[in-house]
Parts: sequence; structure tokens; C-alpha cells
Amino acid sequence: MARYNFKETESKWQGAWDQNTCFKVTEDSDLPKYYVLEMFPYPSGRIHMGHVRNYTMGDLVARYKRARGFNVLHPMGWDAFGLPAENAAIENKVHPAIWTRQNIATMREQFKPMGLSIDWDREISTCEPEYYKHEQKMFLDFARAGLAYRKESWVNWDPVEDTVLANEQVIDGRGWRSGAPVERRKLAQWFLKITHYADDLLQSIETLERWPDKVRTMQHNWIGRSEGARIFFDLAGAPGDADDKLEVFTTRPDTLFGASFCALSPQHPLSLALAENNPELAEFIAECGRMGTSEADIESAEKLGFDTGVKALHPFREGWELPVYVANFVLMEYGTGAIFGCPAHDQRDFDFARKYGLAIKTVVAPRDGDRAAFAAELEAGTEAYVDDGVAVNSEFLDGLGVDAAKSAAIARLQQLDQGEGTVQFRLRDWGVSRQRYWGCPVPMIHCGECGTVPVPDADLPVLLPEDVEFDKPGNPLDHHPTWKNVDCPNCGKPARRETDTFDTFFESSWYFARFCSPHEDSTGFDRAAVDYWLPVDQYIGGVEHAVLHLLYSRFFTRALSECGYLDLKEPFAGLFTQGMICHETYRGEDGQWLQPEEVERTDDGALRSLADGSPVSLGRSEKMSKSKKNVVDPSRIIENYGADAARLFMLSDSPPDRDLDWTDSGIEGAWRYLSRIWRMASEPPVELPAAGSAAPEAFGGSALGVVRAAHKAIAGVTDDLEKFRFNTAVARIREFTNALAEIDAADDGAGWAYRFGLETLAQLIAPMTPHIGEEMWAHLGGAGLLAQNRWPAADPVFLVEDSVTVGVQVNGKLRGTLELAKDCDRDTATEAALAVPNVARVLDGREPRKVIVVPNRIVNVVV
Ligand code: ANZ
Ligand code: ZN
Repeated sequence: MARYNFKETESKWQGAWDQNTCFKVTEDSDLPKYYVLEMFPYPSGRIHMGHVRNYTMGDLVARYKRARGFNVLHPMGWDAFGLPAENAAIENKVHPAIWTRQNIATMREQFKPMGLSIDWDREISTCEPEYYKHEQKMFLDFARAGLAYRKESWVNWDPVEDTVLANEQVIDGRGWRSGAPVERRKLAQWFLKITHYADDLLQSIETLERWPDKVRTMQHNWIGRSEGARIFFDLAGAPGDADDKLEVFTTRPDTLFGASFCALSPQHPLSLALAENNPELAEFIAECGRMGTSEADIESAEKLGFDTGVKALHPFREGWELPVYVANFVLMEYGTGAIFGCPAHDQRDFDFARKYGLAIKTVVAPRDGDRAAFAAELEAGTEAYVDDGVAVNSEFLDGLGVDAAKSAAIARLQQLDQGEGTVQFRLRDWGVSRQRYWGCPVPMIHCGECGTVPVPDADLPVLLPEDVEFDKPGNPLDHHPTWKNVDCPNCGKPARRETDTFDTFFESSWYFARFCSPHEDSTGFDRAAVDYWLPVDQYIGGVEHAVLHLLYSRFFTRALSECGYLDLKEPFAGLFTQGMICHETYRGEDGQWLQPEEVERTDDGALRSLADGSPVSLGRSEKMSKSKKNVVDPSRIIENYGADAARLFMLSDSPPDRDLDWTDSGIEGAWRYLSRIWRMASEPPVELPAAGSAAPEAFGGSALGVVRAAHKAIAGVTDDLEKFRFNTAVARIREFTNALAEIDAADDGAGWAYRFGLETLAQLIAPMTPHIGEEMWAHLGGAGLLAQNRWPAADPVFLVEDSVTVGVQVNGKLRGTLELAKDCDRDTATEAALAVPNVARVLDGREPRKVIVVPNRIVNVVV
């Protein structure tokens, strides 16, 4: 018997699909469209197993939807700008463009053998001017529409490298390369006004019904809407303008009578002004700057404060002065960068008050119980009371519930002109400036006379210069001898180009729309094409992009629509986030990680090093990562087992949104299964009638079983695929394979049933393992390519379940029988039993006391 030759077979069918341009699509208004997209890869060098899982799932959906009659767009591209290319340039002296293009070529060659049904004519790479020139135009349009602007903002500054660091280049508060403590510096930066859409981005989450709940929650929290108040405190003892007020944001204006201090962020303008004449305060502020700057760092750090001596005057009570501190836990980026502290009802404030000996005064108490005792216990304890209750010790608020007290406090503040109700979002405008080379240049020019002037449309694109050097720290665009020198488009005087480039999230915020018309050269979009294809019907990718990338894309879609490029709000109608690929970890005697390929399992199950036979210890299964060396190279797997086996295993063992454990036995099992079905097709145990033969009048036992099983498999797999239950679909196909193997050649219609079973198997498995699907189909003499064939339909006649005869009893005495579907549920059985005439007569309109259902046997009605 000839073994299944996956190498030859897989490349043969890839050639056939290519030749027949099976996956090339154009807009066709006669067909329903379906746009399936996997998050496009960063060309890091080689593909990894996470890619294989992601693209296998997307390809399954694409092939399935095509078979269901949809006009399917399934494109591929490269998220090609970014820091790793620049790091490679510094470390290996290779130009980022060359490094990136080589990686793309390598990875494309690695993807091709997977047999993905991609329209490769639409391939895009974001680092090419044909792509990024459009986003320069978009940015200028955004600026004209007030959606892009420049302002001073804090950055991470590496004092040794003399350069701005991205957040991910700051490791434990130090520069990733220099190891020097990172400083905060203020720099003029470009921003996109995502906050303009804060409310809409929040509310529209409701409409994203086909998104995972966890992602919707993450988006919700990231946007972070808080209702509250701004309060304007008069100040005493502040330098400068006596009219200056301190503005704070609070979500709890109802607790104002429990205030015992105000606190400013170390970067608050008032903190900085006070520090000018107070070296101790200046030192405190500097110290805060040296601590971690992320929100998480600040949250976990010890709460520290510095009493400035300035007093804030309480808005509700004459003569009540609150000390004003500078405190490390107040963020400049949120609210107004200043707070009032109410220790009794906020844990941070509580800890702060204990530390600095400030009053803790209870102003909210539970509705029931002894309020004085409650207050005494709270004020002597260690924990703030943050739950609902009623206002106490709060003059005109006393007795009101928290919500009513909030409204009453806001009304009074407004009346006194000391504050107002407000909505605060956690969402910040998106800072898109990067002081890097390998990104899209920001198309702006700085002129000494005219200020910041946009590059005229006619002068676009602003191309990245190729002759740059990476041997100096800082931004190569800035060091370039000539690139930044231009004449001002406005006055003609010598001016300077903006040397910032865009954050690479910029490119990934609109690539999905570019795929609709990747060769359109004027605006980036052919309107008919984008209107036809968008939104993406099914987006698939890692949950690590659940916040930023998806939010930025939702913003961009709105902004592009506002500027007339598109006409929709939500880019991704459906979203699926896949789990990660995990693998066991191994360590040698010296404690170093070992690759799976460096380890062998002895007959008694122990692990040892292949190199020298020394013992190897087994660690937990963890996400595949280079640092733990627990990676398996997809190309080697495809080489050894074939793409179909790799794809099948990727879909088999775990639900697609869960982590999958990669094991040798798993991939071998997939390969064995494919060999088995090939054997079943190539050496059938019964003689097959010619393709297309009419079905026999009647089927004998096993033949009828096979036909039934086939229809059941069609119905079940269809339902599974619709609901993203890929692993159950695989299990069902395997179960059906077992049913098919039960054929008895002696039974009537066995040949026809077996052929029908094999054809069905080929059709059902084709979206998962398309090559062997085609090979079986062709071997059976099926018409055309399976890649262009229709999905099979289940015949309901064969789906009817077997029925059973069930005894119906009243108080244990048989009163009749019922024909019920086998394994029907209890409610159905009960309802049918109560309708039996003998039973209905005994009940005479009363409810039974109890109904006992013994499935498939008896229903006993107790009256
Ligand atoms: C007084 C108060 C009393 C507060 C109380 C809470 C409880 P969310 O829900 O996240 O909006 N806050 C305001 N601005 C801040 C900043 N820049 N840095 C750190 N904390 C800040 O939180 C709003 C609450 O967080 C505000 O309400 C404020 O403290 C604090 F019993 O004001 B609250
Ligand atoms: Zn000028």
C-alpha cells in the first residue's frame, strides 16, 4: 500500500489553487461578502506556533465561509515598522529596511507551505511609501479637523543615551540598554484626539455583540468613565496670583465634610511653582520622579507626602483650612492632577492620614446600627469605609444616601460658584510621536516665523531617508546632515522638518481598510471597495491587543469617517481571541533551559540531554517563548508531518480561546489520523459505485448507520464551525470516521453509503486540512476543486432520532404508553405524559404533586 505522501500532495494542491486563482476576490454585489482577518504579523524573522494557530483558524473560517457561498476576503500583510528593526541595525549593522524586507521574504516562504487560502495579490507592507504616504495625508486631515494636535508632554528620558525611551524600553525604571535611571522630561509631542470620541467609543461597546465579554470589559475599563465633580478651592499662602484656585476632581463630593487635606501631583504646576523657592520640596519632587512612573508602580509604592504650608479653604464652611500636600500617589495625567483627601472613606487617604497625623472623620455610615459606635471603631481602625450608606456629620447632607448626597453637594457647589458636576474619562489622548527612525515621518515643518506648518499635500510623501547612521544615540533623523533642512512652505525661509515618526500602532489602525483596495493610489481607499467589504466580519488575534490596538482602530475608523475617507464606526463586527501555545520546559544540570530538540525521553520515562546523556529536569508547561527555549519550529513540523497534520493538531485538543499544549504525541496523533483516512479512501473495504451514482432504494443495517452518521456529522460540524467550537468539530469528524469504519460490505447499499461517507468526510475536513481533503475528493472522482465546492447540507430525514416506547404511570400504576424521541428531555416527557387521556382524567385540572421521569423507560405522575 502506498503511504500518504503529504509532501507531494500538499504542494500539488497549492499549485492547483494558485493556478485556478481560487482565493483572488473582487467586489461582487450578487454575493454576500465575508471579510475574515487575522491580526497581521510583525516580521520578526521567523514564524512561530502562535502564528500557525492564528492563521489556521482564520483559514478554516475563510474556507468554510467560501463553501457556504460567501464572497470571502482573506488577505495578508506585514506590520513592518518598529523598534526591533532599529535594534537589529544597531547590533548587527544591517539597515532596518533590509532587515525587515528579508524577514518578510523568509516568513512569506514559511507561510506558503501552510496552504492558507489568502489573496496574496493584496499583500501590503506598512514600511513601504505606497502604504505610509496615505497615513501622512490622513494625519494632515486629522489636524485640519482638530483631531491631531501638538502639546508638551512628559516622556521617559535616558540621560546616558540622550534619548527618549518607549515605555517598553524602560525596565524597572532604567533604560533598557544604558541601565541608567530614567528621568521624566517635558517635550512637545503629537497627539490624536481619541478623547473626542470617548463617550461614543464607550457606548458603542454595547453594539459589539460578537466580541468576547472580557474584551468589552477591558475596553470599558480603559475608557473609564467616572461621574463626579470639580471643586475649586480658594487658596491661602500660595505664591503669585491671589485669584488662583486649586481645582480638584472627585467622584465623592458627598464626603466633602470628611476632608482633611488636599494633595497635588508632583508635576502639578503649583507644585513646581512652590518648589522654585523651596529646595526641600524640589528634592521631594525629584525623588518622586525617580520612582517608577507607571500607574502600577505608583499604586504599589509607599504613600509619601510633603506639606507645602499652603492652605485650601473648605467651600462649605467659613474659616476651615485644609493643608495642601504634594503627594506621590496623585497622577498628573488624571482629572486635574489634584485631589482632596477624605481618609475615612478612601483607603489611600486613610493610610496617608495615619502616616502624617491627619484627622479621620466619618461622614458616611451604614443605614442601620449605632452610628456613633461605627464612627468610633472606623476612626480607631485601619480600614476606610467605602460602601454605600447615609451621610452623617455633614450638615445639610445628613441623612441623604450617597447618590442623593452627591447631587446635593454638587448643587450647593454650583450655587456657591465653587464647583460643578463633571464626567471624567480615564482615556487619554493618544501620543503618537516617537523619536525613532523606523517609522512613518510626521509630515510637519517647523518655521521660526510661521510656527508649525503642515507639509503641503503636493509635497507628500515625506520619504524616510535611506542613508542614516545608527552609531550615535538618539534619533537618526535628527542627526542626518541634510534631511531635516527644508524651506518653509509658507514664507520660504529656512525651516526644519519634524523629526518625530509615528507610533507603529498608527499603521495597524487602518490596515484592515487598506486591504479592501490595496493598490488604490490617491486616497488609499476605493470607496466602492471599502463600502462593500467593511466592516471586517471576523477578526482573529491575540488578547494582548484587546485594549490599545482595537481601541485605536475604533478611533481611526471614526476619524477617517469624519474626514470623508470611510463611512462606518466600528471596524470589527466579530472578534475572536485565541489562546496561546504552551510547551513543557526543560532544564539541564547546570540550570540552563534546554530546547525540546535537545532532550530525549528514555524508555523508563526519564529525560536526559541528547548531547551528553546528563539528566534533565522537567518544568511546567508554559507559553512558548525564546527565553525559556520551549519553542517548536513550525517549519520543521510542517517538513516532518505536513501542513495538514500541524493544522489539525492546532484545532484539536483545546477550545480555540484556550491555551493549547503542544506535544509530540499530539502532532503524531494528528498525522496518524490523516494516514488512516487516506487508507480508508484509497483502499475501501467495499467496492464503490461510480461517482454521482443514484442512491439505492434501501440501505441495510450498517449502510443506513453510515448514511445517518454522515448527516449527523454534517449538521453537528456546521453548528460547531458557526460557533467557533473547532475542537468539538474535530472530535465529531473523528467520531464519524469511526462510524464509517463500521461498514459491513455485505449490507445493501454499503458501497454507496461508504462513498457518500468518504465524500462527506473530505468536505467536512477540507477547511481544516485542505490538502488531504482535495486529494480524497479527487481520488473519489468528485467534480472540480473542493476549495471551490459548496458545503454539504444535512438531510433532516436522516437526523430524526430513534424513538422509544415509554410507560406512563399514575401513582405507580400503568395507565398508558407514549412514543417519545430517544433521550428526549424531562420537560418534553412530562408534558407528553400529562396529556395522555387516562392521566388527564385523573388529574382533572389539578397540578400533579410530583412527576418522576426515568429517561427512555417510565414517567410516573404522583397525584
Ligand atoms: C475625594 C474622595 C473621597 C475620593 C472619597 C474617593 C473617595 P476614579 O473612580 O478612578 O475616577 N483622584 C482624582 N484624581 C486623581 C489623580 N489625579 N490621582 C490620583 N487620585 C485621583 O477615582 C476618582 C477618585 O480618585 C477621586 O475621588 C479622587 O479621590 C481620586 F471618600 O476624591 B476622590
Ligand atoms: Zn515660515
